[in-house]
Amino acid sequence: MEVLLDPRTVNSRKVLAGLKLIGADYSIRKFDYFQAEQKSEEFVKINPNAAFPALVDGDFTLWESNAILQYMQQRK
Ligand SMILES: N[C@@H](CCC(=O)N[C@@H](CS)C(=O)NCC(=O)O)C(=O)O
Repeated sequence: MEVLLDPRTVNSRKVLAGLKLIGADYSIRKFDYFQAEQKSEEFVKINPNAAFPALVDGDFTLWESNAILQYMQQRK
């Protein structure tokens, strides 16, 4: 499972804090908010809303920080 985010942004930090709290196993793919990489082709393919964070789990993709936290809690 991979989370796509910029750890300097608030919703990314919320997800990182939550994942640490539940002891989830994941990797991070970092993007740069200040270079507008949330609008890059690579990122928008995963989250068409062009906002951090997003999650990839195999063929499944998800965005919205609260949804990601809920999914990870059930998945772990
Ligand atoms: N409701 C969304 C909000 C996501 C959001 O607004 N993320 C900000 C960073 S904290 C972002 O990437 N905004 C896109 C932009 O400013 O272009 C969530 O909770 O994930």
